[in-house]
Amino acid sequence: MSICYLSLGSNMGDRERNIREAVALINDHERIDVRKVSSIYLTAPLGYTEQADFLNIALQAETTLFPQDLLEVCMSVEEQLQRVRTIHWGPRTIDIDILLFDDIYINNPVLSIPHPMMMQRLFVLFPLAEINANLRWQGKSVKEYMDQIQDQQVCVYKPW
Ligand code: GSY
Repeated sequence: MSICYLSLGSNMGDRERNIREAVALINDHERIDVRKVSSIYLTAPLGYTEQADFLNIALQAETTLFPQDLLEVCMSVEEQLQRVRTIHWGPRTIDIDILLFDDIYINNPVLSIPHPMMMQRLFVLFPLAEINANLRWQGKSVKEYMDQIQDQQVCVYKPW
């Protein structure tokens, strides 16, 4: 059994519903058990900033899948929610990123774990710290990564 952490975000359509449906679909998988889900956070877009605000969450799950198979499940859930993405880095109905998978390190053209951008994104770190304040990877704690970010804000939109 492995422990993984995922980040989910939506900034198109009914954002809260997209996120709740995605969590339900992930948990429906017979080899994934969602254990903890953060509050839902309202976050300003990073990257391409001329787009609507996002709702973001993080979740912790137990799984007997391999990381590559988990990625396929995430992509299938994105498809089931009819993810629309017209602009690279632009608006999307749902985005699901694998952040961490046990202490595994993977870096190939389709999958990088730990997620290479996660330490620069408060919309990832803040929800992650809510569900596991003791989390560490690559020699630092989630709080140390958060302390390095001064120019981003997140606020609680709704408890899970
Ligand atoms: O990779 C996640 C998609 N994304 C987001 C997001 O989920 N939240 C915020 N606030 N900004 C983002 N920019 C991108 S790309």
